[in-house]
Amino acid sequence: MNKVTREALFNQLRAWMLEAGALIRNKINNPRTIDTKSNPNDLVTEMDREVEAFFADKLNRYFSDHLLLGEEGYGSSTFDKNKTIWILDPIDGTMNFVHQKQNFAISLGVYDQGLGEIGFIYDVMNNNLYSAMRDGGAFKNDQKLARLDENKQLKESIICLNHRWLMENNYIDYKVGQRLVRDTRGTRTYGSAALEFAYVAEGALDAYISMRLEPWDIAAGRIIVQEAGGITTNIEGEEIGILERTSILTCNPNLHDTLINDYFKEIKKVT
Ligand code: 2AM
Ligand code: CA
Repeated sequence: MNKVTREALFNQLRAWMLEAGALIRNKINNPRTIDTKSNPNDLVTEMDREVEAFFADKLNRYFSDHLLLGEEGYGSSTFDKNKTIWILDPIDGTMNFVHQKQNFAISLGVYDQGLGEIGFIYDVMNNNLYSAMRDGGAFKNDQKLARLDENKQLKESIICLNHRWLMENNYIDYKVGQRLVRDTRGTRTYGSAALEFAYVAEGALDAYISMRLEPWDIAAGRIIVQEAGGITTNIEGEEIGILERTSILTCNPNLHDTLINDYFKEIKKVT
């Protein structure tokens, strides 16, 4: 994707992110129709569908050679990684959207020939738009984010992870997770993967770990974190494909080595 095309796309998508956010804010107190998907805690509302339909319509009308991968299924059914793909979560943190009316985001990442080119995470209720273009730095609204502190040690870090991985489970050795919690300054969990990526990018969190995320939870966040000087891999430390369901570790490069070597090498061994 050439620079002019990319900047034009960025500006257009930025305007649509803000428009979609305003749409949600205007309806935030409307009665909700809540359905469940894969399990009783996996929620979806008419608003998730409306926002995804909004972007699907823009793509079809103005960028019909691009592809859409969206959580709610309005996008393409097959994907050619050599094309330009918009990867969208219309509402990331639907449980927060329903219960709290805050702490959710619209997340949109654009990949071209497999490369992350543009990322947006919109914290709708706080009107904070995080964004990045490849090799152009990361921004919160109009302010460029500082590069992550590479010397930050684990004992002075705040780590974000979901509490369920600290309980007995079938995926990981939760005792290693418990040791990690003991060894850090503090832990947080916000319930929106996209916002958790954004908080890593702005240095409010030092690492975000998740055992199972979908492409739309990750697509924008990894671009924004990378542009702030951080790294995103799976918990084995391996690079992640753009269309994969995967575990996630996103943080500054120094912490990344510590977490992989001292914790995650062990964590997969279920006792
Ligand atoms: P969602 O609100 O778009 O579903 C909550 O811990 C975070 O994990 C949210 O970002 C949420 O996104 C995501 N999430 C919820 N259920 C998930 C699932 N079954 N697989 C992967 N991610 C999920
Ligand atoms: Ca969602």
